[in-house]
Amino acid sequence: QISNHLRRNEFDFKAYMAEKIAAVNQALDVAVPPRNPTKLHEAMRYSLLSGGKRICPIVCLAACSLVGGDEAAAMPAACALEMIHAMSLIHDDLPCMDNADLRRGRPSSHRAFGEPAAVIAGYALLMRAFEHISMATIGVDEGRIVRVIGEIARLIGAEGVVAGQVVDLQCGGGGLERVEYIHLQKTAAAVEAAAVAGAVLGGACEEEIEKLRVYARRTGLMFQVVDDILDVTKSSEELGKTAGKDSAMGKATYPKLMGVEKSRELAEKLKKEAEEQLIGFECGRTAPLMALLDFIAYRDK
Ligand code: GRG
Repeated sequence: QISNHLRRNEFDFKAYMAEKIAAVNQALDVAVPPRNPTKLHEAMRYSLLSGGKRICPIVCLAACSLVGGDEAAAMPAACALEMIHAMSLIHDDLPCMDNADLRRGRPSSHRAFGEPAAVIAGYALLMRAFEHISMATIGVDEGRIVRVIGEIARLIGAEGVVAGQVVDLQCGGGGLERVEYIHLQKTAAAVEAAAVAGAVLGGACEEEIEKLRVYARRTGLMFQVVDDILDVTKSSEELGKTAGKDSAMGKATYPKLMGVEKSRELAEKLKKEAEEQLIGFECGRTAPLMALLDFIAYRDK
């Protein structure tokens, strides 16, 4: 554990992340090229290539490497996860859902292209995601590719992200249980899909897949606890207000339900539980997923 700790401190996560983001962006640019119909592809690319932290692709690539796989084998799945993420953000911003005018500091898709084009660009991205995994994944046993497609479809569908969105759209603040359910489904399930896909494509055994599944669920939930904390602390610092966007929208958040201090403790607990899942993997390979936890836990936006 000491050598693990040293490696972690020596590991340059900023450089790692910049390198992975550049590789993912380049692969996405190729996977969704400008084509006819022009407006459709423009709308797909507008949301796909507009920045973003690329957390799911990084988890997918890092999980693949952690189990000794060739990262290239996981790149199509990593891109597919970002296509699905872009799609879910486009649809989440629609007037019938969150009705958001801005996304990543630019007009949201329906604001830039109109509502019908945004809905359709979302569907096209979702379809391209699965097409891309099946057509572009090279050097992996076909059974593993089919498993990855099934795992991702299940985790973003009515047992995962879609379920979380439906419950989130229902009125009512709700208690901790409801908030945890929403975050586990909406966010943790997507991170889980990324970790499982990377592990399966990298040739992991079942025990490794399950450990990475738990790592991802804790990480995804921790991401949202920190998001809720930032929603409060950022808005009070920057805007002189006491509640941020989510809180102001009447949504139940962790700080509202348990206070900022207890929320921080919960984030630390989830981070520790995620870290524990990495014990037993080859020491020299755990640094990226360890450092990702620090990045998510101590980020300021
Ligand atoms: C996926 C089939 C399917 C349908 C979509 C609209 C919808 C159903 C779901 C909404 C899902 C949603 C918006 C989840 C929140 C995910 C989340 C944590 C968003 C913020 O992600 P960041 O901070 O964003 O990683 P960047 O901009 O960095 O990419």
